[in-house]
Amino acid sequence: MPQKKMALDCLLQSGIPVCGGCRFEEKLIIPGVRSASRLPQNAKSVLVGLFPYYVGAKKANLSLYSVIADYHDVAGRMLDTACEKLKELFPQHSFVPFVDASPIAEVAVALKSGLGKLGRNGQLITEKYGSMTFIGEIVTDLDLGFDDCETEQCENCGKCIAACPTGALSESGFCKDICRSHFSQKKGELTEWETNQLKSGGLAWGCDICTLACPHNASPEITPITEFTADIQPELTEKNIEILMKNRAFAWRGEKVLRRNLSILKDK
Ligand code: B12
Repeated sequence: MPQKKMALDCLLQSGIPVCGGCRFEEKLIIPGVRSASRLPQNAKSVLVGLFPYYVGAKKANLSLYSVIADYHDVAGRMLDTACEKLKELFPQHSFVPFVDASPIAEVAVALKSGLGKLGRNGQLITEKYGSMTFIGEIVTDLDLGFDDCETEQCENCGKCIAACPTGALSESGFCKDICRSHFSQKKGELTEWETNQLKSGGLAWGCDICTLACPHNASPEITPITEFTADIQPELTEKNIEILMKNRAFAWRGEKVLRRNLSILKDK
């Protein structure tokens, strides 16, 4: 069996439902990300996994990706298991897992691996799960001989751009500073404009507007990952905040920002 197939099987056997791979290139590295020090020396290939997250439209004041168990943990565990299997097969080589807090531009590696197309909202769009999938990867110094795929772009229907309430998405690209998702996680006091935006969005974490406007997200398949479907909590409240801070995608940000957002929403 070719090494490429053996490696991809390790991901599938670890419960990662969709996977692929591409060549490693220096230009995939996001400048200034601390975890870059974990990259293996002489990296050659990237194994990429997708972790679909749609569990049905169950949300109250949290964006869809944060109503489930923290994907950093869930995907992280699956990637760790895959790395153990890979290490058994290829003991001479290094396998380093990353998810989100990654020096790798994850949308770019998923595109290069042929796992979907690039949406105007900057997200990877897949056939089955729309863009409602997280991305994680394993970087290795083993040359698995992947051929890179050409990037396919979406149909450019313009619905995500038209729907973005702040103009963060526009014909000229994306401006992070005025993205609602960005300031839902920004530390400190929000400006009056940001506060009003957060209030009208009604979410204490994230934003789903450009995601839900995309026609490819009209009927995504429910995730096959049971750790996500078994643990849904659509609402963050003053009462459950301590419990949710233990295993939600927003846990890394700390309670202060979440409490600030809740109090902004309460003032409605
Ligand atoms: C910082 C960050 C944010 C910031 C800034 C986002 C930004 N676009 O700059 C904020 C907080 C705003 C954010 C919001 C969201 N994020 Co975010 N974010 C990240 C993070 C950690 C880094 C992104 C980054 O800086 N990339 C580097 C820059 C250079 O890349 P870029 O500008 O996006 O462009 C790259 C690709 O899009 C691609 N590309 C773009 N155009 C083109 C054109 C061509 C021709 C080609 C070949 C490639 C290409 O190549 C570029 C260079 O590598 C990634 C995880 C990661 N490590 O990648 C998650 C990540 C991108 N985010 C993710 C998600 C889910 C979201 C939200 C949907 C969450 C939410 N519901 O609120 C929103 C969506 C907002 C939006 N429309 O972008 C997912 C995306 C999954 C997917 N299916 O695509 C990721 C991959 C996390 C994960 N592990 O799953 N995010």
